[in-house]
Amino acid sequence: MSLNTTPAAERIHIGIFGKRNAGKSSLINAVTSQDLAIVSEQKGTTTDPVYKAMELLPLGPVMIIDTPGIDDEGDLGQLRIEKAYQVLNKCDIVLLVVDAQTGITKEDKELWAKVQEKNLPGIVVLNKVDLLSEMQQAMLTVAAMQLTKHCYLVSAETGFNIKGLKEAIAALKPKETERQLVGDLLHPYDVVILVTPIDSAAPKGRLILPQQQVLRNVLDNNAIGLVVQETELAQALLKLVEPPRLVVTDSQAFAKVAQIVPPNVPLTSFSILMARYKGSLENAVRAVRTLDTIQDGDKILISEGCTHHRQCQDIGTVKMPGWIRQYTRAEPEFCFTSGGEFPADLSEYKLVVHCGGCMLNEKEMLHRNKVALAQGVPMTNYGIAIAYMHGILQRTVSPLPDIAKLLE
Ligand SMILES: Nc1nc2c(ncn2[C@@H]2O[C@H](COP(=O)(O)OP(=O)(O)OP(=O)(O)O)[C@@H](O)[C@H]2O)c(=O)[nH]1
Ligand code: SF4
Ligand SMILES: [Mg+2]
Repeated sequence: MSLNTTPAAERIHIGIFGKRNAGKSSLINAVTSQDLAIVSEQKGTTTDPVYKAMELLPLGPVMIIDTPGIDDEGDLGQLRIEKAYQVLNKCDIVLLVVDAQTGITKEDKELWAKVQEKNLPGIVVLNKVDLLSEMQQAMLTVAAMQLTKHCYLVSAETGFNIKGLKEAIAALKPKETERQLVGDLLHPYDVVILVTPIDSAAPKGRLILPQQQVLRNVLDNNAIGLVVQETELAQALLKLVEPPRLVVTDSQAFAKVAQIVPPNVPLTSFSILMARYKGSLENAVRAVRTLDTIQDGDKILISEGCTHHRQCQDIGTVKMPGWIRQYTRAEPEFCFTSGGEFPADLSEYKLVVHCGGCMLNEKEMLHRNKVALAQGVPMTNYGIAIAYMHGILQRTVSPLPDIAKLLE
């Protein structure tokens, strides 16, 4: 994705579900007026969720997710169905595509029940109406109305009603989150220093996403952003006529930065701000003390939001287990997941340590927190765990009074 496009996690996620051959992939092509998805009369053409970032007018930047059929068969089919259902956890809007010829089936009803349980806005799309008589169309509409009043007759093949469907999707646009990364902590003209170490882990020629997003949010709020490496931080502080309003650092440089920044200057980290933005900070802070109870053999799940690890490299697999062993003086058993995978059953774990989740949208992050909360398994994150184990958590959440209170 180019640097000029909206980050994936900030896009409205629209999941397309339905039985095999219902016309899910055809519908995506019709709605986007592009040949993006592979279409065939062979059942089960789409075998893995496929993500397409695009501008969908009149909605704006979206992530459209094509999914495998929810009626797939056999062991492999079952796995594919599970993958399709996992996609529901990150959807802001759901389209259930029904093959008008077969009508609404048990599988469609099951999926829709899940959509309603999750309180997700959605539309039942009755596709292939070009193959139905007017009488049949009327009967199908009556049946679909039993599920929801948001149902539309369309034809992905002829384009019938596709424009109307797009407008109906746009009408379901979720309210934008009122949360800000950092803007609510700032006044216009406040100076914020962002500390971004440029080490071998830093991507060539650019800043990583959380750093870009925080800087952008500083600018959006008419504050002043000053970006430095930790090696230039002391000089930067000296050059300012008054102390900065806030210093935000990469968590890995916490210890060093905390020594340089005077105690009266509020200090926090990108990952703490990111967790707050995604709604999972409070949980993470409450959970972190579980580290004090870890014993030999306890299972700890380390979960990362993406599989390419470009930004996180070996934090999850090497550094985090090392820090935890050192801090707890115990030999816990570490388990790992990454990407879309997140276990539905966490009961065997004493603690979950999640990454910052910069590639996951708010819905998915909240879902993971909900799973952990519901099962009573504490879930913290990298930034909070690192700060806690280095004894500086109190300080790094002090700019956030509600969170700091949790540690009193
Ligand atoms: N007549 C008609 N055929 C359609 C329509 N939409 C899709 N089809 C046909 O239905 C078949 C299945 O379409 P796909 O888009 O591949 O269906 P899918 O739901 O993505 O199927 P899987 O990926 O196998 O789960 C293809 O042969 C399409 O040409 C429509 O509106 N009318
Ligand atoms: S914070 Fe998580 S989602 Fe973001 S790059 Fe690291 S592993 Fe991937
Ligand atoms: Mg398909």
